[in-house]
Amino acid sequence: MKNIVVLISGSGTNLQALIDAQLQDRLGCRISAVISNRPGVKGLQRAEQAGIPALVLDHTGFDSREAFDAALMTLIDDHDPALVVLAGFMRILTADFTRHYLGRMLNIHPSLLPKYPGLHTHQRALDAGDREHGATIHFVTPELDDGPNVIQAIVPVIAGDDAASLAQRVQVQEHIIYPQAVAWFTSGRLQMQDNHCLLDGEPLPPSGQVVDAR
Ligand code: NHR
Ligand code: GAR
Repeated sequence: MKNIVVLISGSGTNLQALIDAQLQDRLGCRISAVISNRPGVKGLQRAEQAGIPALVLDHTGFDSREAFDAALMTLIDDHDPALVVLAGFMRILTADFTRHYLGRMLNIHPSLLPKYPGLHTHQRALDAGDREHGATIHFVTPELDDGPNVIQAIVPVIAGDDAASLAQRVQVQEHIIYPQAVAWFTSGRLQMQDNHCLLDGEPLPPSGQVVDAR
């Protein structure tokens, strides 16, 4: 069974979806460690509850992004993971770090990339008057939220939505598509090649596989 390492910064509901999938034999791999850059977050409790080593590497203890990323790389590589999974991880990673894990690191981003890279995506979609929004799983490359898309889930924006209600609708889909993408990767079905995704050897469209939840 392959190992994966999950990086978090907060509540860890996506981590929980991965843990649940592992318990139901839907993940095809073993979460061998969870690492948070913030101490005391709920995601760490979720890991402990599941008997998964829960580690903290507090970024505030480092002088530079380079020094933090170097320490993080060492901690991750102790577990020799086949895949690194960013699940609500909120620190921008250096180019060196992303190159070290190129083709073996996934992120979930709460927008229909290439729309709204960066932060505050739900409010930005509302402010733009978008009628649809969603989440994207992508391979991580040095450019922020720019790697090739694996899966994209689309949800409706509903009259009266605020950022919180919209985020909640998006997260329901996040918890479905992330275990799916991880299972594809760890079973060998999904690869990144020349900045494109291949599923069963066939290129995915630029959107990635689309889950239409409108
Ligand atoms: N790093 C690289 N190089 N490439 C990506 O695609 C990355 C990445 C690091 C994180 C997740 C990401 C997202 O999905 C991610 C993708 C944090 C920020 C951010 O601005 C932006 C994007 C993402 C995560 N972080 C602030 C920083 O200065 C801190 C914000 C905070 O701590 O609340 O690092 O959106
Ligand atoms: C998720 O909605 C994820 O898409 C988003 O943060 C939330 C984390 O929730 N990620 C980002 O915004 C990355 N910048 P969780 O901790 O409950 O999984």
